[in-house]
Amino acid sequence: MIDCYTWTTDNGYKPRMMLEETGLPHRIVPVNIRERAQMSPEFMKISPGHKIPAIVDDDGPGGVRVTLCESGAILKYLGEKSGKFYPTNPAVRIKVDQWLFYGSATFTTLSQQFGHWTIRSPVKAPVAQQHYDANLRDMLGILDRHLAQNEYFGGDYSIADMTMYSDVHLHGVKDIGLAEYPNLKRWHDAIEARPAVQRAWGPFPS
Ligand SMILES: N[C@@H](CCC(=O)N[C@@H](CS)C(=O)NCC(=O)O)C(=O)O
Repeated sequence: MIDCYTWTTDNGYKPRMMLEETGLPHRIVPVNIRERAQMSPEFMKISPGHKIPAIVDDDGPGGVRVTLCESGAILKYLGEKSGKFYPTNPAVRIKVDQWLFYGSATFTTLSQQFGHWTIRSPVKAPVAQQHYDANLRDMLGILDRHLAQNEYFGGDYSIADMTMYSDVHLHGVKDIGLAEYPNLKRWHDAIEARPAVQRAWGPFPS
């Protein structure tokens, strides 16, 4: 059984999507970061940097319990464990890795700054706002151009798409709109329609 420590944020939905897609047995453990639950000593044993998401798998490599944080590392781990959504062909896998790292290290990180400075911050800082707005539009253009030539980010639907989806959905669709990014819209809508994605983005199971 895999315990998935998560919350209703961009990174928090990524392992939920993969767990729903693969059907791996799991439990959701909500960590309310608005109430600072991520700072508890128990949670920080699992995620030393006090960030969700994190997982605990009783049945890790060699049957040993494993704890893991960082959404990209979790998606790779679940891909290897399940044998799904993480291609084994080396030429395809390196491209999935490229977009997985772009998604988790660059796209989500900068999208979070957009979310902070343009949406949530009570202090208005026009320079930061303009910077991250331009940055997000530039990244949406990068994704759109790739998807003009490719159905998904690396071969078939994979963990690279799962890492990218959250911020396209939250900031691309809801804050900017995808009218100028038709290929990204086609990709987004295909993923949004997947039953596993709808379950992953639904309320936490009680
Ligand atoms: N690079 C990390 C980032 C995770 C992250 O930003 N988590 C945020 C929520 S989306 C968080 O837990 N923030 C609480 C904190 O930093 O204390 C990943 O991809 O998992």
